[in-house]
Amino acid sequence: MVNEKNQYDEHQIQVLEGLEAVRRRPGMYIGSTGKKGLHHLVFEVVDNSVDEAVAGFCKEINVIIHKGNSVTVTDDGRGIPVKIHPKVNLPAVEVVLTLLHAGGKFGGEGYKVAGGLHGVGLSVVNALSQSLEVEIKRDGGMFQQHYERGKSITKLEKTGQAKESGTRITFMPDHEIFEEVRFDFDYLSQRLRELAFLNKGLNIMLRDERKETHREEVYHYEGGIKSFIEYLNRTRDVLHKEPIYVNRTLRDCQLELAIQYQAGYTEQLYSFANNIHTYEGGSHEFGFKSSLTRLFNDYARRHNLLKESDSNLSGEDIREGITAVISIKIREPQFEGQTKTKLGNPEVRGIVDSLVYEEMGHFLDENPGVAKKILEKSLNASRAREAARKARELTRRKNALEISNLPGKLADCSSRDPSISELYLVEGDSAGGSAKQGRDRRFQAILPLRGKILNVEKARLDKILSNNEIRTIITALGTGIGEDFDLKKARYHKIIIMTDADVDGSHIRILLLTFFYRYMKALIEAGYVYIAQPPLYKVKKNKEEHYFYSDKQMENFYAKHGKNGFSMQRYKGLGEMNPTQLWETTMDPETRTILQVNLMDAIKADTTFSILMGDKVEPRRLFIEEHAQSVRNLDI
Ligand code: 0RA
Repeated sequence: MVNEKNQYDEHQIQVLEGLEAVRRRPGMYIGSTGKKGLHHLVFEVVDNSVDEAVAGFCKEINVIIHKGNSVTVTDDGRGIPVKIHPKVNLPAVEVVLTLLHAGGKFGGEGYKVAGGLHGVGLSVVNALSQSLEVEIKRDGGMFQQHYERGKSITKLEKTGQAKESGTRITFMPDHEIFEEVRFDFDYLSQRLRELAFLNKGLNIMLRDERKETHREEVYHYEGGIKSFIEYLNRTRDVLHKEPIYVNRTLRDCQLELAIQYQAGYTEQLYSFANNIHTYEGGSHEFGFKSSLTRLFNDYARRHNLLKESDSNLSGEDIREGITAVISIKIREPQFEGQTKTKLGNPEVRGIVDSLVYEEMGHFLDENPGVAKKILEKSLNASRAREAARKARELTRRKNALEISNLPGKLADCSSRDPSISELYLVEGDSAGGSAKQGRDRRFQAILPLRGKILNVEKARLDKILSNNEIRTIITALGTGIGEDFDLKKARYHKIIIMTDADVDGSHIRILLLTFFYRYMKALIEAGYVYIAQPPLYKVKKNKEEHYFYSDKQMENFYAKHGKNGFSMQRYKGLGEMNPTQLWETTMDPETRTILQVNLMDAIKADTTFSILMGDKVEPRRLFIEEHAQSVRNLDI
């Protein structure tokens, strides 16, 4: 038998080795040491507080970004236990903060986020923080302990009495680990708002104290994911005022579902399991989709909306215009897939299927008017799908290498290796001409686009495919579209949108992005879509020439060199540059900057598009006013 002292020593050695491993290979635990990994630290702590809320013990979570970018997360949960843990002879809180994988609750009771995507545990946050302070109110007392780089610097101390309970954790991410320690309010706010939607009634406050005037937002939704749907559809015309809402538990699986159909044509389905956004879907989404398809087809047949000779409506037809959030909570979620955001648990499929069939069935029976509207829309979608299939034949290419099929306007590159080939989508024939002359034709292809392309938010696929500009783009890309889309067939791995730095240019850029987002999302996800950054100014003195891409850059230059003798030219359009200038400033891979378009958050991108392109005028006016200064770098 080992005595207590030895056990303690062994534990300490284990702990130090464990946390050292985290510091040596942080990416293994938090994905990256960039922006995402840094913010992950906050989410890790918050997830623990949310678990307390899910268990019914916490009503309020406060997140504060301090000057210097340390962060405090406070909650009014039960408080991390402080009693001595008999096995290791240390306060439980010290075990939670220092032992790898001891992040979960000891009991294994309840639904937890921990164990999911973020479930690396508080010890990882501790290991990657240059300092961490924990304060606990529990068992009538107030306790405090201090850590540096994962090691306890003080013993857990009782500092006073307390009637309430709760946990406060303040940490300073380690500069030795992270590329940059600076928190992004909007990045944090998106996830915190999402958590508030997913946990109805929970109060989450986010405050930024880094500037003189503090910024503060509170997220609290009594309607839960029903409010989420209203938020997502706030810019859209809806088919029925009240979202359909389901909240039921079957065999330890809690299902919350909110659905609202809107007049547009896109499907927005967001699924969550234990508060984690399951981007890759999984068994809960399968259950939902198959149940919905069966239910609406059964209903349509019962009410003679489909005749015996008609074939069934497809799932896509039935989900046209749907905005849906499905959130489930289960005891032991299994996350699979490339990004661990696909729910595995096979039993969930059947549970969700039968709950949806039953509950949605009641809804349709009680709301025949809504049911009819949705089905009419689905029937229209079905007809349009058939028309689109025919139109699509026109854009289908026999063989990606068959040049004769390529649109005449395309000045293709000589390379047939997609990984080095670039396609420039250029606004206007004149800039297109300069780009053709200025390019490196070995790997750069140019496709000039004339006028505005179709607003794809307002059109169905069949109409979209009848638009020449769009067909040309699809053919040039080689990927096909809709059901035929195949990323592997992309003829270029860089698709670079090059438009003027004015309002028309930004409009065309957003139309193109909308199109890619709606119909070729995988292209964006693969990181193939870019935005060219032409200069805004040229400053000249004799033979000396400088290009500037922002006002700030130019101001800095003048501040350093004075204004004497320099003449300044402001570029309004790409057409004002000759082919050489266009190459040097915007197209030469050695010197250019291009912005990669990423889908940081599908929700955010989708909302921006619909605000800009949708039917409602007021949100669009507000958005444009707000972003008037920054159209150039409009961040989708
Ligand atoms: C371990 C066990 C229990 C709660 C917690 C940890 C806990 C962790 C964090 C992190 C931030 N806030 C937190 N609140 C609680 C269960 C305690 C019990 O059974 O009373």
